[in-house]
Amino acid sequence: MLAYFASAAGLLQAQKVVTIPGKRPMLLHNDRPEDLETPTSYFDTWITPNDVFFVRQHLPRPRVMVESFRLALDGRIEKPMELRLADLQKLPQHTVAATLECTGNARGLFRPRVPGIQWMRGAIGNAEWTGPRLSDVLKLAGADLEAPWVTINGADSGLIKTPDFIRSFPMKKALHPATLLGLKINGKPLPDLHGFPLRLIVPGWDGTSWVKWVTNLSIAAEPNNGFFMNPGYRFPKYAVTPGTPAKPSELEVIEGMPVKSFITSVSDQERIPVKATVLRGIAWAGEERVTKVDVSTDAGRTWEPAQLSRQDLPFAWRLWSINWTPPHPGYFTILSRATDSAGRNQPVVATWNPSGYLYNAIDRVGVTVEAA
Ligand SMILES: Nc1nc2c(c(=O)[nH]1)N[C@H]1C(S)=C(S)[C@@H](COP(=O)(O)O)O[C@H]1N2
Ligand SMILES: [Mo]
Repeated sequence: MLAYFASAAGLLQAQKVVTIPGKRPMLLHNDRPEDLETPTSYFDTWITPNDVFFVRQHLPRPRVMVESFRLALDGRIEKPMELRLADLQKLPQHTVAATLECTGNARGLFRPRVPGIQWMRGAIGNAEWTGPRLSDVLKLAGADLEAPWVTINGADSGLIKTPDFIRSFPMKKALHPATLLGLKINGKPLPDLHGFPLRLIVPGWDGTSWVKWVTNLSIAAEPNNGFFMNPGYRFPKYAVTPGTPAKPSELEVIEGMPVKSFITSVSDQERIPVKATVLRGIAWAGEERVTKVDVSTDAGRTWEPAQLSRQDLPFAWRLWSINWTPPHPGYFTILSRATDSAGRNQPVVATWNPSGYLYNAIDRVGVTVEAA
């Protein structure tokens, strides 16, 4: 269905829009299974509500039943074991605020274009996630905590064209106190679309590691070598010439996230009246904290610091805002640039890579300011 989507800012954009049960209107990239992008006009609250949270799934969505659900643990552990949902609910529950972002968010901004879902700015959301610590579950199972890898599989299974979605990540991150086996998002049980009943919460890391519908944890000496670890979700160690492939031997697994910001209160090519306004956006920095967002309304000639929302937590985004009164009608190029606690900031040009991952250039929208 091609429809006109009216953003909160009043812009009419030709976009495919869908409303599926449990969601407000979302931008559709695929159906069966649905890949849904959040319109940026919803990013005006620190917590992204469940009914506008973006959805990414590679395979038909599994339906997991509470009664038959088992989390199987195997590999380097004392003895293989299975946990029921109630066993996980009995463990101490922790809540962590964290931003979940698809590795390919804003892929649609890369030039030359790359194949894959052409996400713009909406494959991201910020939520409070609740569940037991992964480390508590590993200890309960008598896992060998010296083993270097944890491999994680969900109830979705491979098709002829798309292999099973399996990920591995280092024991060090598995044992981090913020790494959870999530049962809830924003205080509610995970919806089917977001991994009911159990998903991995890997604060500070890209969405690929946040495996949904988790049914198996395997403690291993080596990482899994399936498609979604190799060659999938890898980034060139050295930047490649845009438009050319990377050498497979020079691709590395993505761990963590760069610093990023987006402008969310106005859209590119929007028309706005010549009067005082508040420019708003979001900024996040993986395992670091956002310390500063600078905004330019004159294409980068001059910059001014934006105000940051009071929440200053690792793993969670910050909202930013800045007052702006356009001095006259005309076309304005607005930019936002975040800096983080490690001193990283956003480049003018994102590192082009064949799969279009980790886009993090200084954000840029052009607006036409119209005489009243
Ligand atoms: N089992 C399983 N888990 C998965 C995926 C998947 O296809 N299957 N997609 C991953 C990717 S690429 C992303 S970006 C996030 C998206 O989570 P969301 O749909 O809850 O927003 O889930 C991750 N977990
Ligand atoms: Mo993703």
